[in-house]
Amino acid sequence: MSEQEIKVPDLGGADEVEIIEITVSEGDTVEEEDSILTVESDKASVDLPSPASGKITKISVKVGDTLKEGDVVGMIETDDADDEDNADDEDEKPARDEDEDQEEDKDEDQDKEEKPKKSAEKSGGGSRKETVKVPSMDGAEDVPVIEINVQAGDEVAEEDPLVTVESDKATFEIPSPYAGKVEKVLVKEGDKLSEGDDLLEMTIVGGGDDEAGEETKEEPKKETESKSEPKKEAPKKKSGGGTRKETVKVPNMDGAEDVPVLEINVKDGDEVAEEDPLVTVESDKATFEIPSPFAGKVTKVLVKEGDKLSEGDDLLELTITEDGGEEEAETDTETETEETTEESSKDKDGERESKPKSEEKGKSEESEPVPRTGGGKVHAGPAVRKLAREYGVDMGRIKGSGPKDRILKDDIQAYVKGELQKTQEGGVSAASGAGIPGVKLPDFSQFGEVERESMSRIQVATANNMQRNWLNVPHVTQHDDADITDMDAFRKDLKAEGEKRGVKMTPLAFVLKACAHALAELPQFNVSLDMERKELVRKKYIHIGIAVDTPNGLMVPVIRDVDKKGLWELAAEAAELAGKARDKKLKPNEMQGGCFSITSLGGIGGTAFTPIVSTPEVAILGLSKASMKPVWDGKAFQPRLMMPLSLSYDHRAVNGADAARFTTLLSDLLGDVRRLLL
Ligand code: CAO
Repeated sequence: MSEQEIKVPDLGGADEVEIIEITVSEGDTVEEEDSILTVESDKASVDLPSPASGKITKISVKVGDTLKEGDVVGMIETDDADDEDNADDEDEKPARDEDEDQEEDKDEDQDKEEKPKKSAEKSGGGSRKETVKVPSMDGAEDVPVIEINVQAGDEVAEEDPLVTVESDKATFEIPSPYAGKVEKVLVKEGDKLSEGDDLLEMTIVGGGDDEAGEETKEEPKKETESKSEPKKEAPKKKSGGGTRKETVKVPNMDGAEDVPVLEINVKDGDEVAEEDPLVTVESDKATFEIPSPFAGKVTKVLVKEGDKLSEGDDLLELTITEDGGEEEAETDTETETEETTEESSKDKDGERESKPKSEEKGKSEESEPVPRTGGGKVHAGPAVRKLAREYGVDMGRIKGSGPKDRILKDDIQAYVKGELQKTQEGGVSAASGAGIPGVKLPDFSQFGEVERESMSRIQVATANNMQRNWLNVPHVTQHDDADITDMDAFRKDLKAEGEKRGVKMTPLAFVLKACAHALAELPQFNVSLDMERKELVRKKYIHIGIAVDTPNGLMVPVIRDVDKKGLWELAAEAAELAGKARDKKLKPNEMQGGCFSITSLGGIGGTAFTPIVSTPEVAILGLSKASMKPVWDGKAFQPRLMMPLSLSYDHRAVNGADAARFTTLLSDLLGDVRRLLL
């Protein structure tokens, strides 16, 4: 037996990473290479593997800590006699791997990075095609592509992410080894990649100048236009002036055919810049835009939403204005080209206008992280985070559809689209959030003096919860009266004892006890519905919430295990929790876990009301003020103290007959409290 430190291995170039998940606990037994924790840099999420098989004896880090290579995250006890050696080996492994990697990287650098740079330096402005290959992935093979970050026609800077892949150890992006234009993406989502596989084809533009930044921004465009894109040459190169018509055709869509048009982004008469999106199509794998290959004026859109497109289909007709000669073109074309370049630069990079790409990249990576509301860690690559920043999207609100809930570009688009739809459909306010028409407020001051005050946090939460519950739950309310004459007499008998105990016995304690009995006898009321999984969640415990009216709004503390507590205990606990609620001293866990709720307006008045079920509970009991009523006993009317019961229930979980059984049972129990002992 020996103990060894668990250290952070080579982080693939990342200086510091943040722990987003700790996957083991002290005492756990793990196999060598099992994940110990997951860290995330701005480039990738990586699982840190156990260096050996054994028992975790110590975890010395927590979620949120930042780590660098060599940091100790815990200890592992191994029972292998060769552990020491192994440990040394393990410790050395990353270093050796790193060296090897560096060697490989050097080779690769020479093959992949220096070559283009050199040729760019030498070429003085020429362009050449390169097939970008999958680099070394630390030995990982057959790694599935989970996201393609670029499409044909995209201009990318060196190091821009091209695709995101996920091995069983890590999710990471394959960066572009060059700055240039993506000509053809050779892989699709789901493809399995290994080192050396062809990824995409790029046109790399040479510079010749020392101003690398300028090169990236302007040269590529001009060179690309004049040399490597014959399609675009015609309209740009002709110098006679005038206009000509072009029919824009559907480009290659990575082999996809019969792809439906989701949205037409332009209409007849629109001026479009090169690369502006013309239509959005959606295959079963991805939603993407078909960009305009030319700048010009849309003369006729030839497709409509729902049409199915394949490569080569006619999309629309464009009128392209050709420049009138080289000299004059200087002013016009220059401006236009710049505008176009800046436009597309804006499209892709959001706020920045004319800075070189390399500079923009640095800036974007340093930008403030997107604020989150959910508290949980967001898993997403830098490209997706950048997109979210551009849209101003709070990623904490989005549920990722990728592996380990990773947020993908599609998720951002779907979220933004959903939010837009909500606001567009009948002017729904974001706050209503339910797809129902919002309420337009009149100018109240026209009717008299008004003043506005902010709603408290509790009021806002209550409003949202009530609306959510009301809209989600098909409500029915069952009414009944309970004869509490004898119960009230007993309650009054307890008054002196209550004073001694310092506890006030109100009808609520009896109702709590009676409800616990009824929930045990009719367990269909002690469930929650899981509609996603089409399951009933049956609870084996009986925790009951009581609605408390406070100056700050409605609060619902929960009394746990009501079935196991006596009347004095329940009366005392209800009073204590109600006091805490009014003094704003309730802890979050004192308001959680309820199976059923009681809302008592008995101390105030009223004869009946319709409480709103607090979903995921399926029922709530409302109590109104008890009053003396003449009750026929078969021979004569007797004065009896009757307490109105209003049981609202979720008709998806509970049927009407059961609701009537529940209130009848409650009436019986409250009518003869001795039965609570049975
Ligand atoms: N019929 C007649 N009298 C009743 C009664 C009933 N159903 N329920 C309570 N009373 C009496 C009590 O016995 C007490 O009288 P005494 O002082 O003479 O003994 C008086 O009314 C006041 O009771 P209480 O309100 O202090 O105590 P409680 O246990 O009945 O209720 C609590 C506690 C926290 C539920 C209550 O204070 C409260 O906040 N109720 C409002 C809940 C609410 O807002 N619900 C609406 C939610 S949906 O909008």
